[in-house]
Amino acid sequence: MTASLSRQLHAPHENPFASTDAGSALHAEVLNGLSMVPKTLPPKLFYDAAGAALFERITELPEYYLTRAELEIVRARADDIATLAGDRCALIEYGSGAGIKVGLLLDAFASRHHPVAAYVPLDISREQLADVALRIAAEYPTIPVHPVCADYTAPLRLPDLPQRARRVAFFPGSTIGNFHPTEAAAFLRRVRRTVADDGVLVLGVDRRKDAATLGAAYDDAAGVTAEFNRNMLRRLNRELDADFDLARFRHLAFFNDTASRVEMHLVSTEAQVVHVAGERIAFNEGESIWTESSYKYDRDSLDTLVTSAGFRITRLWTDAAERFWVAYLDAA
Ligand code: AVI
Repeated sequence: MTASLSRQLHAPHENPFASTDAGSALHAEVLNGLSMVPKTLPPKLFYDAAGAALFERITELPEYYLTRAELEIVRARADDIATLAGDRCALIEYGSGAGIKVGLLLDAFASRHHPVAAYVPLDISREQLADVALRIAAEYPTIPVHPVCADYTAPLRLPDLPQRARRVAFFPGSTIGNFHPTEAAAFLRRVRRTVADDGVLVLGVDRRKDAATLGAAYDDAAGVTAEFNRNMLRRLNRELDADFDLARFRHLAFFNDTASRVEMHLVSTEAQVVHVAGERIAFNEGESIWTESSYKYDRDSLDTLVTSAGFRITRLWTDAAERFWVAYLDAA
């Protein structure tokens, strides 16, 4: 690392609230989920190294329009975002991922001559966090980078940021859709406290649309999403000494119109018993494990959500095909 890079790139901040024993927390969460009716597993289990790579492939699938639609909007609106947010912002990215979208924002701030006071990527994956922090520090040598390794769905404390810097939270990717509505509201309230009274949230949201488009986006012809879903069982076999036979669980994805969410499940193709961390888990034929919900918003439900968290919609941008929104939210 060069001297100038090490001056701007701060050591990763660890979340002081994080469990000191992540392994046993996972163990308890998995067994608890598998004892429920219906059986559930938490979607964060998707993202081991293989799952993260499968997700990257999903974002390139013809059926999975979300990533392309959001990129189209961020490309078109990055200048508007930089103009609205103004000078000396601290940009806090929830789930930093590959860092492509934030690069578009940082370029827009630079072209408007709005220096950025700090970039704070938050991610649970240490590897991904290190990659994005190093890349941004190298590409934007004047911006201090403060990576935070944390599960941002839980309460977290941020490193000290430059005083008087306006806090701009960036939560792209429609990940808000993976929270159930009450959890989404609680999460956004925490973001609201983090950005404070002059703060901003730039939020990526997938729009409610026809069931066929949504169904295809989560059950692609090449079977990549099915593999992503089943990879969770592979992970449990490895990390919790489980004995799932992946061939005996099929991927199921459908739009639940009443709840306005795509549900993903793994359905047992036959009656069977599986062992997880020494516990016996029985499945009936056709019984499923509910692995993910992906809520889709219309204007009313989005308004209700953000208002309940103390934000108001200042701008709402969509793509040409009107599939996705990027919302610019001011603290109300
Ligand atoms: C990360 N998240 C927003 C994705 C989604 O669309 O809900 C995860 C995903 N699940 C299946 N395909 C993609």
